[in-house]
Amino acid sequence: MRSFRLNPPHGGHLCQLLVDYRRGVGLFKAAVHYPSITLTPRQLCDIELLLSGAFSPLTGFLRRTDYEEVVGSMRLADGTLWPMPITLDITEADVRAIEGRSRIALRDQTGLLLAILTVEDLWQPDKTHEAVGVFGTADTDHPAVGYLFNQAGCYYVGGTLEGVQLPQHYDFLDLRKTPAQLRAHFRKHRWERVVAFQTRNPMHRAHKELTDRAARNIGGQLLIHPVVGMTKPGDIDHFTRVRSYRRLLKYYPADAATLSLLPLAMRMGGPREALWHAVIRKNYGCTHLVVGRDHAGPGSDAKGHPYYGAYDAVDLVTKHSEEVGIGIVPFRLMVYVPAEGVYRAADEVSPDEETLSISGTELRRRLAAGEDIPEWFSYADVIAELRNTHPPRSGQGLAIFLTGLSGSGKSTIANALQSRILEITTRPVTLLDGDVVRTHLSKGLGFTREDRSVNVQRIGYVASEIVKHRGIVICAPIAPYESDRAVNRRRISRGGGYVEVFVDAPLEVCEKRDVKGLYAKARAGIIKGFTGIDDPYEPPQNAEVVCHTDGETIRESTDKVINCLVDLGFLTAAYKVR
Ligand code: PPS
Repeated sequence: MRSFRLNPPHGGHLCQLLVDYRRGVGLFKAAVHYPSITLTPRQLCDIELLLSGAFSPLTGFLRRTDYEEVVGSMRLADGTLWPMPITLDITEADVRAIEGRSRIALRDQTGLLLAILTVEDLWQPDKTHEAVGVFGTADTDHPAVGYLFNQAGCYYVGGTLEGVQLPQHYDFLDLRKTPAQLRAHFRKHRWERVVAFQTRNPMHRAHKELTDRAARNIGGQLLIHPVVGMTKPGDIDHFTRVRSYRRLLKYYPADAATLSLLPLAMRMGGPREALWHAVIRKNYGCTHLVVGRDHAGPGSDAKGHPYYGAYDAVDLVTKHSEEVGIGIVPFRLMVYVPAEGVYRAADEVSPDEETLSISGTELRRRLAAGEDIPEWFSYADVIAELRNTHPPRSGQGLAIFLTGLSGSGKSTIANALQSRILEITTRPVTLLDGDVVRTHLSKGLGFTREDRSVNVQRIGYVASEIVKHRGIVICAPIAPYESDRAVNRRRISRGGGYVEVFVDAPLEVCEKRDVKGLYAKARAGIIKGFTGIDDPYEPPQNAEVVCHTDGETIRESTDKVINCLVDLGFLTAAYKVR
């Protein structure tokens, strides 16, 4: 393994782009006359790392020549290695607003001035060329490619930045060290050789063992440097992770490890991203980085083919490690050997020895089921942190979303379900019935396609908040469109459970019931755009439960839902109806 001391940083020096106080006041006053751009969450992460010097030698968002070189050859126009295009994407409306202006104020969502950009280039990128060049694919299932095509604006504006202030944070302030602060920390503690550990996941005993070894191997200390900017959708939130890293830190010997947070927006760009991580860690003053199998990989495409080879990242960083000035420590898969009660590297264990490990998927399953997680796998206080925000299914929030034609029996089942859940659990239950919602939350909305979408998605939004707060909500609108139901399913599932119930009664049956006399009016043309008559209803294709109210009793329909909740773990097995 090659070793590196704290050489001059990558690019010669740290490009700290924050101006001094006097200049900052001047810029603040001048900015009133400049057009403003409000930065997106990803751009906020990028600008923070630009201003703090973590992206040295960059002095701003890439100009066109630099961008083209980076996409094509991983280098800036002057030949410096830089693997990831850091661009400021803007919309056509932004382009009109900044037309002919040489300076732009960059602000956060609250209007806070962060920096002034001196415009040097404005162009329309070839996104396919960028996607293929940087990520090796134009497949929008790749998170960064999806972002590029579906979220990023169609123009890039490049130029130098003068930073007024870093983006505001209010959490874990003691752990958000800039490159200059971390370097000072290393100098103060005489840490000459520091290996960084990059992670977007909770860390357990295997990670502890692996990072201990990494630090021992280089004869130095460890920087736990988790990403807290943007990671892969579905990852555990950074609040939970950071609390759990703090717990873990206590298990390292004194003065052997430190924790600092990296506000990076990951692209999940595999090999290029790994190299980018190495450059960034070099800027933070590290001499080594742990790089592993499939580092920063986005997983596989829709056909199950991985986007990158398992060792592409290791190979690329190894190839350039000398040029970057950072050593690489291979990530070794650690397994528990129960006979000895210790962790060993998987490649050191003979095939006939019994080994244990728990995958991330299995860990999530055990958390959701409230099952035991053994001490050999993780520390009890680390697991307790995860359990605090990841309760078992029976303690999670839940939305039961009934959909069906008018008169299909949604409200009746919804009411019956509410009573049954209140009978068997002590949890509060909110009912958002279609008709009732239209008297307050959606008052004033009609029945056009747009109004129905707004109505159904409003219900979904409120339900998602209830679920996030671990409540139970039963929704019962017609919700005729699959696209709205899909939006709700995604939104609600982020914070807990979503169970869709298709209340399926044939139109003739609903029409015959005609409790409110609305079908008769619709047939007579008095009501226009009535669902099922002259407005569509798209039957759900993936509902968790289907109730046929023309052939089963209300009790049978609610039993079906209750049993589904038991099967999915939202209610304990004792409530199963046989
Ligand atoms: S939607 O499509 O989900 O926004 O509809 P929803 O909010 O559930 O409202 C449906 C209730 O409004 C009454 N109503 C109509 N329904 C469908 N189409 C038209 N044009 C219409 N006009 C009024 C009807 O009573 C529905 O109540 P339910 O309980 O479904 O019978």
